[in-house]
Amino acid sequence: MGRDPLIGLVGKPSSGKSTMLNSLTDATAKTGAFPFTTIDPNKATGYLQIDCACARFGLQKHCKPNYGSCRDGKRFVPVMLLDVAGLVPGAHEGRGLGNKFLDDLRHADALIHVVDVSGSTDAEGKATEGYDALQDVEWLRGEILRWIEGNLKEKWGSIKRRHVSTKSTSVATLQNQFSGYGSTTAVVQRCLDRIKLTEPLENWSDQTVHRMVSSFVDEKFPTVLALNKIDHPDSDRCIYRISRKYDPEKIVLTSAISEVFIRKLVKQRFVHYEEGGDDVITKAEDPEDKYHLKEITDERLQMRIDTLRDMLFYRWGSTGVIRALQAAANALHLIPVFSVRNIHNFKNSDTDDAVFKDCTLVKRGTPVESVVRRIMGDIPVAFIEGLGGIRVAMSDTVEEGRNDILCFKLGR
Ligand SMILES: Nc1nc2c(ncn2[C@@H]2O[C@H](COP(=O)(O)OP(=O)(O)OP(=O)(O)O)[C@@H](O)[C@H]2O)c(=O)[nH]1
Ligand SMILES: [Mg+2]
Repeated sequence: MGRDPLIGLVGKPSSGKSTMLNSLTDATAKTGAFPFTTIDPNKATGYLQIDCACARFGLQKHCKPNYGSCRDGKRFVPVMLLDVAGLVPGAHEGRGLGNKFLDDLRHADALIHVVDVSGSTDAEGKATEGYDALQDVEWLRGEILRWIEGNLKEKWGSIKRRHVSTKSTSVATLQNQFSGYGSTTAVVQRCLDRIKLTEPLENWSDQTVHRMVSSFVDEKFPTVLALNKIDHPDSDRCIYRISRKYDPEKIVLTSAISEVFIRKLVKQRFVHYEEGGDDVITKAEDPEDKYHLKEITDERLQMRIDTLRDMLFYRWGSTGVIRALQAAANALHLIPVFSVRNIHNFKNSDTDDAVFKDCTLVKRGTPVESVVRRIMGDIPVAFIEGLGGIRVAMSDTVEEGRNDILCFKLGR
């Protein structure tokens, strides 16, 4: 990953992908209660909440990031979000809008599968009642898998011949095929290790190829489930059925539309709200006028806020959208690395008081050498200092709270 992480929003039509994008970014993507509202992908910047290094040193007041923001030690680091057209069963064969938008997903690092748990839309996104969304979780992954498998199988004969004649390793041959998905040799290696596949590639059966592609999908497109529309009165059944079957770490409950609604109320100054918070504050709850809010005189608006509390905050705790982004970052094992010019005062310049201006998200366990290349490109770096000015070896790795504040000393 040589850039900001790219998180793809996938799901059947009308599951709430574009609403989720709007809820996490400043985008105003078109949304609608009919399938295929989105055709061309929408890309926008969202912000991942992390604990900033400034809080470790009591420097919160001086923290002014180059990108994103930092509020009292809570830092908002940019990540890219991509909202694509809805997938329907058979998409890999061109059904619905077919392969075109599967192609839009190629460069995603992780996926958030937005699942409509209200039961009010069928597999094609059309209005219905009592639909069991557990099916969606299963077929959607199958579509992605068959899309990649289909692309590979089309050329499998010639891939095998070339593999044998050039005496390549399985990793090299597969990386040649998978580089179009933004894969790396490390990803391919992990994909083979995961299923302990050591058999020579030319002998792989169809079943082995299928197993390998399945492992590749898990490795290249780690996916979390955003069970969306939890504000809907009929959502409990689907939530229960999906939660029983899937890893709780990969499941987040969301109401994207509530987050969009609250953000609108915040802009209109009717409520105070902290992103990811467990309630809103209205003027009636702010007697000291700390937040300078407007009084709510419209009864209908007050009723909508009461419903929001009953159906969402008091039942589920939050709109969940920020958690969905966090879960995707966790699935990618992302951690922040702070690069500074001066390792003793964490500043980038003597004339500017700001600390920890630069922060990059990298995979936990990444060698320092890769982090240097990622941040500095071709600029030659002579050596690297960590906390206290102690030298850090290029081969050392970056972990949570270890080697995550670095200073690159230029020169050959
Ligand atoms: N109740 C409820 N409705 C929602 C929620 N999120 C989205 N919706 C509604 O679901 C419908 C579809 O939302 P979109 O965001 O357009 O869905 P999409 O997945 O982008 O749909 P396509 O672009 O057609 O694939 C709209 O009417 C939204 O208002 C939610 O959290 N709760
Ligand atoms: Mg859409």
